[in-house]
Amino acid sequence: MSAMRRSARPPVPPSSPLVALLLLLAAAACGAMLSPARAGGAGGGVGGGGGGDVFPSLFLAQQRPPDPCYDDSRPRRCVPDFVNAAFGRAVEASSTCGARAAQRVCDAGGGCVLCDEATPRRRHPPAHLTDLNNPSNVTCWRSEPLPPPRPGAGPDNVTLTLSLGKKYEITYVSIQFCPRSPPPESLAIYKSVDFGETWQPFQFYSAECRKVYGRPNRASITKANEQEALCTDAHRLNGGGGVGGGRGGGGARVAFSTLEGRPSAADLDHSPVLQDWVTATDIKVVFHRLHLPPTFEDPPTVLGVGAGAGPGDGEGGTAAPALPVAAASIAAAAANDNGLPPPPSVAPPPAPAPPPPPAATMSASAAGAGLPAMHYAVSDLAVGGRCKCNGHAARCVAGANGQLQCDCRHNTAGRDCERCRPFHFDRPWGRATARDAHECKGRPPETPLCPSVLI
Ligand SMILES: [Ca+2]
Repeated sequence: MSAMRRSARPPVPPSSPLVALLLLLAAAACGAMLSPARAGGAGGGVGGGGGGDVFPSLFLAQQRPPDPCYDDSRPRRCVPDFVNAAFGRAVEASSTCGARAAQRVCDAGGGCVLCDEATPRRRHPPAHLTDLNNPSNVTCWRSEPLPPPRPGAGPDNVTLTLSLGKKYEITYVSIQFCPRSPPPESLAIYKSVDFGETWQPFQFYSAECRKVYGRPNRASITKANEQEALCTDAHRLNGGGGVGGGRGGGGARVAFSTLEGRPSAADLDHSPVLQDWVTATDIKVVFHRLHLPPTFEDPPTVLGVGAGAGPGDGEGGTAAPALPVAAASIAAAAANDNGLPPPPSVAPPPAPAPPPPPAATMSASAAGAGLPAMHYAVSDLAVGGRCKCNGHAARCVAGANGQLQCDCRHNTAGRDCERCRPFHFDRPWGRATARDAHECKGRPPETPLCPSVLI
């Protein structure tokens, strides 16, 4: 009897299911105030975790693979895998062949293709830009037919816009053209770090950098201008300047390497300028002109259009000043940096596809001057990089609202692990480096219900 009385009071046999349940509930209540990082939970990011991560951590800790963000219990820098951030993502194209009605377009070799959204094998939608890039089954996005090059013609301004859904640190942007489709005469790559609200130039390619973009060809990069978009004509030369112009296995490829030639590239850890430079949430590619007009030696007023001009605009000279194509948008971006209201021309021209001139829409022979109905054709748009987590997460996961976010460690929080968790402000937040993981430190308030206290 006395033994039974004693058994009704503490200490309670650890094997009692009721007590074990009570302890677990207490652990959950206490654990909600502990660091998920320390508990091994997966909810370190904004909106993540809570007490729900404690149960797996209690029972599955020994079954978890090693956490790349910790060396035993010591924090260390960790980064998500390198990926093609564009793969499978939707691309918005300002012009797509056959989207509204059957259209015929031709390549430089004279071969022609009939596009028709209503016929599966004749579709050439933007989804073909980011599908599996299989050399034995090349799929292409194709623009609508372009007006034939001629003196006084404005830029073509066909735009591809890709949202990555989150900040990434971009290593390269690659554009592979379809077989027999040469790279355009002029194209620009822009990036946004605020989900498309504003844009800044990333790289220009042109056979006439000065005339089209107002920039010198192949300018040198120093520490003073590391965060500046450059212009090069290398895309017109086979295999030059990091631009693949070869045709082996497919069309030509333009590949922009974000850090190539930039002096601080080898020390990215300690270069906030370059860390910002490689960061993007969205990428925009603007094909400004497929061909040089036959008499391009004419004054560049033919390209003197505002950045808001769409395809077919710029017919002859307009009242706009004779700025190069991108100069207006660059100037506008600079004005925005100064705190002025962003003018509409901050963004590269979105260029919604207006009805093209009748002469250019119907057939190869109808394009005028005996020229085929040329167009832009791209088989693959790839963006190589890592989900940006500032060295505090080894992966990105879908969080609340399905948004991609870092799975933060080191007591950090935020979609990019860009701040310390509450109660962990004993040292300032910092980006993790190879030498210092910059773990946020602190201690949440103790709770009297912790199992360690009860036991
Ligand atoms: Ca493809």
